Amino acid sequence: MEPQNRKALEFLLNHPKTNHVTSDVNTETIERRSFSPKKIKIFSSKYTKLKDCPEYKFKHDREAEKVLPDIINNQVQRLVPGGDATKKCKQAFLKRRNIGVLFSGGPAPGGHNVISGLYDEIKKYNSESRLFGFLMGSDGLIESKYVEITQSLVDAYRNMGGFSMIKTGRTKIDSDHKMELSLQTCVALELDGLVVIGGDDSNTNAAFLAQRFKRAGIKVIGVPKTIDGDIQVQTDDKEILLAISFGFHSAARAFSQNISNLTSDTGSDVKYWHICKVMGRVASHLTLECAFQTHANLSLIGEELADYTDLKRIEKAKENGMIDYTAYGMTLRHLSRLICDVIVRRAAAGKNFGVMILPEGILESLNEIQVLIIKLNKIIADYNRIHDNDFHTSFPILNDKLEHLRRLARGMGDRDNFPIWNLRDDDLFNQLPIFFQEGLLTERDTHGNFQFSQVKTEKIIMDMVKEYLNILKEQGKYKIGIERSYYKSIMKNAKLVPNKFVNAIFENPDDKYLLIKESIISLKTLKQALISNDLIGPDDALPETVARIFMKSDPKFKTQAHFYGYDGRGSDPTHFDCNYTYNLGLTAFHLITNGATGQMAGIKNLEKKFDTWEPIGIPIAKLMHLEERKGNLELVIEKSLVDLNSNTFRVFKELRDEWLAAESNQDRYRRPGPVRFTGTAEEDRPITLTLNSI
Ligand code: FBP
Repeated sequence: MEPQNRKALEFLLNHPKTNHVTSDVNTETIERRSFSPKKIKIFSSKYTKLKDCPEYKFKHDREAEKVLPDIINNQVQRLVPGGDATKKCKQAFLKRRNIGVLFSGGPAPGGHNVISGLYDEIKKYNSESRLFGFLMGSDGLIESKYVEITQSLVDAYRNMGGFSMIKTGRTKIDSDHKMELSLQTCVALELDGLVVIGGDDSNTNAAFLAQRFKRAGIKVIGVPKTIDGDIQVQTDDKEILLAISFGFHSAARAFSQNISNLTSDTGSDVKYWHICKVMGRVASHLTLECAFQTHANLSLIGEELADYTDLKRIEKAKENGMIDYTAYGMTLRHLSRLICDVIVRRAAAGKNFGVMILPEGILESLNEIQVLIIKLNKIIADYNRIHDNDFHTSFPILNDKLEHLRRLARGMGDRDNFPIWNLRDDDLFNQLPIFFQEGLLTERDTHGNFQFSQVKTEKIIMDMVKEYLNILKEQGKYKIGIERSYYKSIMKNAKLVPNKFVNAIFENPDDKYLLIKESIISLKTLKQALISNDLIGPDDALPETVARIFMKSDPKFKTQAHFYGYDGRGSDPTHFDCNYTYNLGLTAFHLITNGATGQMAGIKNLEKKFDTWEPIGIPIAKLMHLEERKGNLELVIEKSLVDLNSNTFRVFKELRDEWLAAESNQDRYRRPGPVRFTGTAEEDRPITLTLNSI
C-alpha cells in the first residue's frame, strides 16, 4: 500500500468515532451492565431465617417417597427477617463459604443475574467466600471443570442474556458413578452448597443430588429456568406459589416483536401467510403469550387440541351401540382441515394473508402422533437394553430403522407374540412423509425428551393444508372476496353496469365482500356464466374488467415459514426477568445459609406488583411424578401445561375470533415493540400472568 494511503487508513482506524462505533461494548451493554435490579424488601434485613409453611399442601408420589426419603418431608419455606438472630444464625451468615453453581438445559434470559445475585450476597456477608461456576452444565460438575467467579466476570454479564459466562449442557447425572464423581468435585472444593439453574429435568437432577449429598452436608438448591414456562407451582388447594419460570417473559417478548413485524409486513404486502413455529416442546405457554402480545390471526394451543372430542362422531357411534375411540383427540387430518377453514374464511373477507402461530410441540398434542412417539421411545429403549449396541448406531439410515419396525410388525403373526409395533402403526407411519419419519426416529435428548426443535412440524401440517386448499380451490370454495365498492368503481370505469353483472358472477351480491360463485372456477366457466345470463354473446370476448375481477378472486396460497426459538432464548432479559432472576440468586443464597436442601428457590406473587414478591423455598421432591422417558417410567418434575379453565385461556377463546378477523372487520394486530431496557413501553410482567391474577 502507498505510504499516503496507509496513513489515511491509520487515521481512519484510530479515529475516536471509529473506535466508538466498532467497540464490542455499546451503549445498550453499558446501560445493562450498570443497572441494579430491585431487591425484595426482606433482603434489606440484616439476617433472615426460614419459616416452614405447612399450610401449603402437596400430595406426593410414593416412588418419590421411596427414593428421596431425606427430602420428601420438606415443607414450603418462607424467608422472614431474622431480627432476633441467634449467635448461631449470625455465624452461619458471616461464615466463609464456598458455593458452586451451574446452568443446565437450554439457555434462558436472566441466568447471569441469578449468578450476580448469588455472588453479591455471598460477598456481602463475607468477602472471602467463593463462588465456583461449573463449566458446560453437569459435565463440569462430573469432570471437575470450573472457574472461580470474580467481580469482573460478574460485572461483565449483569443483566445480559445467554449463559455464556459458564455455558450450559444437557448431561443427566443418571448413574451412581456420575453421582459419586459430582460429590467428589464438591467435596474437593469444600462446597457448602450447590445451585442448579435448570428446567424440570435439571431440578429433578437437583433433588437426586440433594438426597445423595445430604450426608456430606452439602446443600443443593434448584432454580426454575426455562423459556417454555412449564415450571409453575400450585399447591393442592390451587394456591399459586410460582407463577412462571424465568426466561419465559423475555423469550416471549423477543418472539412477539418478530411476529408482530410480520403482521405489519403481511398487512402491507397482502400476499403471504406467515407460519411462525414458536418453541415450547410440550406446553403452549409461549404461543399463548405471543398470541396476546401480537394478536396474530391464528394461534394453536396444543393443550386444546389434545382435549378435543368429536361429539358428532361419538353420538353417531352411540346410535349404533358402539364407542368410537378415534373421536377422542384430534387427528393430523382434522387439524389441517381446521387451518384450511380459517384460511378460506379470511380469504372470503378479502384477506388471503395472515400470521399463524404454532407451538413447536404441536404434534405431540395429536393422539395418533403421540402414540407413535411413545411406541418408538419404547422400541428404541428396548433395543438399547437388549443389544450391546445403540439403536441409532445399529440402524444408521432410515431404511434400516424402517426394516426393524417392519420386522416387529410381522411378528404379529406369531400367536404368542403381541408386539408393540403393529401393522396399523406401520401403515400410519408409512403414510407420513420421509422427513417426518426421520424426525420421529431422531435420537431423544439425554433426558429422554423428543427433540421437537429438530423436526419440521410446521411443514407436515402446512403440506396437508396446501393439498386440501387445492381441492377446495378446484371445488370453487376457496376464493378471495372482492370488496363491493371496488367492484362497482372498476366496472363503472370500464363503462359496464355493475348491477347487471352482479347476480351472474357473485353468490352474495348484497354483502360487503363479494364471492364469485362456486361454479365459476376458470375464465372459461366465467364466460359461460355471462353467456347463460345473456350478458354477452357466445362469440363475444370476456370483458377485460370482469376477467380481472376473476383473477383477483383467484387465490394463490403462499407461505413463509419462521422458527422462533434459539433467537428468543438468547435475547437479553426484560426488566421483569432481570429483577426476578437477581432475587432468585439472593433467595438461593439465603436458603443455603439457612440450611435448606432439596428446595427450589422461588418467588411467590410474581403475577402481582413487585412490592408483594416473596422469596420462598419449594420442596422439589413433592413436585415429582412418574413419566414415560425413553420407554421407561421415571421420576421427574411434572410439567405445567396450559390450563384450559384459566382466565388467560378463557379470555383468549373469547378474543380469538376478533383477531382472526375473518369477517369484514379489520385486523387487530398489536405492536409490543422490542425488549427495551430503558423507557416505559414494556409491560412489567407477562400478559398471561396478569390475566391469571385477576
Ligand atoms: P429447557 O427445557 O432446557 O429450558 O429448554 C427448552 C428449549 O428451548 C425448548 O423450547 C426446545 O424444544 C429445546 O430447548 C431445544 O433443545 P436444544 O437446545 O437441545 O436444541
